[in-house]
Amino acid sequence: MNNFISECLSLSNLDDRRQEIKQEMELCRSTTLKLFQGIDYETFCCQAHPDFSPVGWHLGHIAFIESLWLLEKFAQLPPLFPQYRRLFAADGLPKKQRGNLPTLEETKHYLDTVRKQVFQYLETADLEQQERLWRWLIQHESQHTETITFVLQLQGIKINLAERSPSPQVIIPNTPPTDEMVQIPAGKFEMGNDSIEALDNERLVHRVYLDTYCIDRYPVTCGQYRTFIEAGGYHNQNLWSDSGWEWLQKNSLNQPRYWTSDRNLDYHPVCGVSWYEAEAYAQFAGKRLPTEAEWEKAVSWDATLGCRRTYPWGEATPDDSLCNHNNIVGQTTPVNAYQTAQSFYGLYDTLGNVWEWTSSWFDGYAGFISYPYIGYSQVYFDGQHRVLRGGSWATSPWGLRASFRNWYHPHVREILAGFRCASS
Ligand code: AVJ
Ligand code: FE
Repeated sequence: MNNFISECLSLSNLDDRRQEIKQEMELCRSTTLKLFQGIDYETFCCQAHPDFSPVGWHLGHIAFIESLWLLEKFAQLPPLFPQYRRLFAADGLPKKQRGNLPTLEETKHYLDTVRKQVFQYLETADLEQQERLWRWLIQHESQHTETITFVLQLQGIKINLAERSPSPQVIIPNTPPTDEMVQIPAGKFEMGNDSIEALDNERLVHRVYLDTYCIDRYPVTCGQYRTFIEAGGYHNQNLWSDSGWEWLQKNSLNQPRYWTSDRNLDYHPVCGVSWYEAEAYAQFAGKRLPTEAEWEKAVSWDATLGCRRTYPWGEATPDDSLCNHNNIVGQTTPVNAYQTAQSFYGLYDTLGNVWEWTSSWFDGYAGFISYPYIGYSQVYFDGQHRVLRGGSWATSPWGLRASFRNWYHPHVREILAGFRCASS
């Protein structure tokens, strides 16, 4: 091909990518803003839980980060709304001092003003150099959008972005999910992700050998978890680790954060458990939590082709026929509802519905390089955070993939998390 033609092709390809990024940013933003429909100022500013900032803070922070990275650092424009810097920077004020916020209308004006300049900049920005950052920003917003959902959930506000509820695509099978396990044969697989949207903590792709192990076909259901509660699981010290028991005594709990005794939810995954509760249930069941490598192999590895899949079902982007995500349903669904989304090894319900705790501490893979700043992942490689996989019913499509890693302190139970078990 001559140079002139190849240059034209790569330019038009760049323009397509600009267009695609713009559309994704708009789509992501429309989901974010839908969550604020009908939210009053008190709810906007309320700190529902000491571990989480008010929803209004998250909204302003989204604008701040977009402005900081694209307008200040890349476009080298002077800061917009410098009076918001201290309030909306992640290292500005402690969480409990983030309640004195501009109104929703003022915050939207901040978002819109930043967005106008960002799209103007996008027209000529050096995407060849910057695409990774633009893709990171979409994921940054969508992760805060998910946190906004967590906080609204804590405030008792129902979210459901589907026209009808439950989503018409969800077919509820009559056969109950079981506690059956799938055996994964010993061998190597490829862990991680090196595509343009992969976050720093997903890189580098590396080969991992695992011995034969078994992993639950389904996440642990409310029905199964009830047997643990009824057997006195919350009162039996033998089932708990020392730190788990200590945590339990301090908080005197006897059921998950989002527990209801409604038997109609028996096939739904248990939701709102801390890592300690997951660990105690696994002990009760004579099992253990999977490592994140075990989770990822069972979800992403295609042993016939010897290759990684981006999603358990292959490469098709997530939609509401494949998994419960993006606030479409606005609550959990039965763990066997999405029959066509099984992984190569036959695991169900791995993406969406509830996050799944793993036994692994959050850490960098070999060759880890921070991006875009060490505060994104690296400061959490502190032996205090456990890895969660798979995403929840509130995770956007940009955070749903087999290699995606989330992390929280083991005591956190406000995040729509459940788990599945493994054994050796
Ligand atoms: C990966 C969800 C734990 O919310 O603290 C957002 C994501 N990092 N802004 C968080 C994040 C910086 C992070 N989690
Ligand atoms: Fe952030």
